[in-house]
Amino acid sequence: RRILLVTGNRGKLEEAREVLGEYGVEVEQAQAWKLEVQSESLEEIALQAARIAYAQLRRPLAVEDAGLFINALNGFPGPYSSYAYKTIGIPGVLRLLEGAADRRGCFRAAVAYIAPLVERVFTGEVCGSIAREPRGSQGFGFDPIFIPEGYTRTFAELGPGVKNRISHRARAFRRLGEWLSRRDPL
Ligand code: ITT
Ligand code: NA
Repeated sequence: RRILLVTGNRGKLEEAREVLGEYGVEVEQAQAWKLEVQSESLEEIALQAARIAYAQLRRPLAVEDAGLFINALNGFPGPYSSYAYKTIGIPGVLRLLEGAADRRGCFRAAVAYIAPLVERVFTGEVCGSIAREPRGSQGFGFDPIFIPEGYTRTFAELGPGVKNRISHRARAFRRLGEWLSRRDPL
């Protein structure tokens, strides 16, 4: 079995590949004209983007939208994480948290899957805290400042072995993998 993942993010692609591989699902990267609707809901953003991609590609596909929701910032950057990363970046986020007593936050992901006569959205979450300075060199995006609950090191220090067991993305794609294998057993 094979699905397309419409994304420009290599790190996301590799993590999705690793997780769906456990279910015998191959993931191919697809480029499609990608509209990002303005919404506070990751599910809504992923689903709308998947519908538009499906209209162009007409093959079973997934679109994932993810973000980092920080408590002290009322959930910012959340659905705007990609934009925040490119603009204020990690230093900007750390600056916003200067003096904050509560450094907790969660990564969330929504994976929208579309195939003939099917539309499904699967979600995943991992909570933890925001480090005081960036540490580690693995992963991507905000990984150098995210410390998952139960650990002292960041995702960028822990690496893909740990991240792919517990991350928001791993959880969402695992739900998709489970659903695909129930629906269409090998
Ligand atoms: P596509 O839309 O092309 O898939 P993107 O990078 O724009 O790629 P998102 O809109 O889902 O993807 O962006 C979410 C941003 O949140 C992403 O660019 C990272 O900065 C951050 N992010 C999401 N998941 C992350 C993770 O697992 N580790 C670190 N940062 C993450
Ligand atoms: Na997005």
